Amino acid sequence: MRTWVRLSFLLALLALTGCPPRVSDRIYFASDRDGVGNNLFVMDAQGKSLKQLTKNLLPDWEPHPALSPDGKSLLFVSRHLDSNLEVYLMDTGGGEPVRLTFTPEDEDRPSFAPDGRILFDSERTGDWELWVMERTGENPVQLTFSPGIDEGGAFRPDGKLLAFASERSGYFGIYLAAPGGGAGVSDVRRIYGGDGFHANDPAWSPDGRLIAFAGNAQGTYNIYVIALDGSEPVRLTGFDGHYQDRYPCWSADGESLVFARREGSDWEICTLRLDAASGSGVNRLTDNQVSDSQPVW
Ligand SMILES: [Ca+2]
Ligand SMILES: [Ca+2]
Ligand SMILES: [Ca+2]
Repeated sequence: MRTWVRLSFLLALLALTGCPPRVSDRIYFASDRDGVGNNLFVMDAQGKSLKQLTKNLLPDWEPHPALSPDGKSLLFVSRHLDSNLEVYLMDTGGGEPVRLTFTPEDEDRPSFAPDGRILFDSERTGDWELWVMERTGENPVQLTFSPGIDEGGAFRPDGKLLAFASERSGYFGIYLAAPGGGAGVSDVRRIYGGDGFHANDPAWSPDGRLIAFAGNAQGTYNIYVIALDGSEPVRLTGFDGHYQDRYPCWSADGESLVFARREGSDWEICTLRLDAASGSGVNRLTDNQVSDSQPVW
C-alpha cells in the first residue's frame, strides 16, 4: 500500500508539468535474432512491424543504442571495424553508420545531449570516465575524473543536470552532477545505491522530474523510479519471480517504460505502464530463444 501512495505521488509530479509531444512511437533494440551478430532492430510499441537496421555488427558485445530527441538518429557502439569498441551514428531510417571515435581503447553507452553533442564513456585514460564530444566526433572533453567505472551518462532534457552510474564507492550507484563550463563536472552527489548493492542504467523522464533505473537491492535487478528530493525510490518490477530487469527507457509521453527482462537464458523486451498495478502491468513484446535487449523508445 505504501508503495502505491508513493507511486501516486510520483505520477502526480509527472502530471504537474504535462508531457511533451510524442516524438517516437517506435522501439529500437539490440538482438542476435539474425544468427549473425548482435544487430539493431526496430518495432512498434506492440512488438509488431519488425525491421532490421544493421547487418554486420559483431555478436559478442552490446551495441547500447541511444535515440536522438527528434527521433531521427541513433547512436551505438560496435567493434565490427576494429578490435575495440567505437561510437557510431546512423539515421533511424537506415543507411551506413558513421564512425565517430578512433581510439585503441573501448568507448561505450553513448547518448545525445540536449545541445546536440554526444555523451559517452571511454577507457582512453586507462579508467572508465564520462566524455562529451561534438556530433562529428571532434573536440572530446573529459567530464569525470574518478577511480572506478563511470558509465551510462544521461543529460536531463534541460541540459542542467547529468545522471550517471559510478562504482567509485565499490558498488554501482546513481549519481547526479552539474555539467561544468569547461572540463569536468561539479556538485557530484550520489542519490541511490553504491552501498552494498548496485544501481545502474539511469533514464530521465521526459519532463526531467524522475529517474528510472535498474538496481539489485532485492538480490536481482529490478526497475525503480526515483524523484530528486532524496526520498526512497519506488520499485516497479520483481513481484512476479526472480527475473533480471535492466535498461529502462521512457516513452515520449512519460506514461510508460520499456526495459529488457532476462528470464532464464535469454532477454526479452517488455513495457510497463506507470499507472498499472505494480508487477502486473508488464507487457512482453518479444518471446523467443534469442537475446533482445537494450531498448530505446
Ligand atoms: Ca575505441
Ligand atoms: Ca572513472
Ligand atoms: Ca528473447
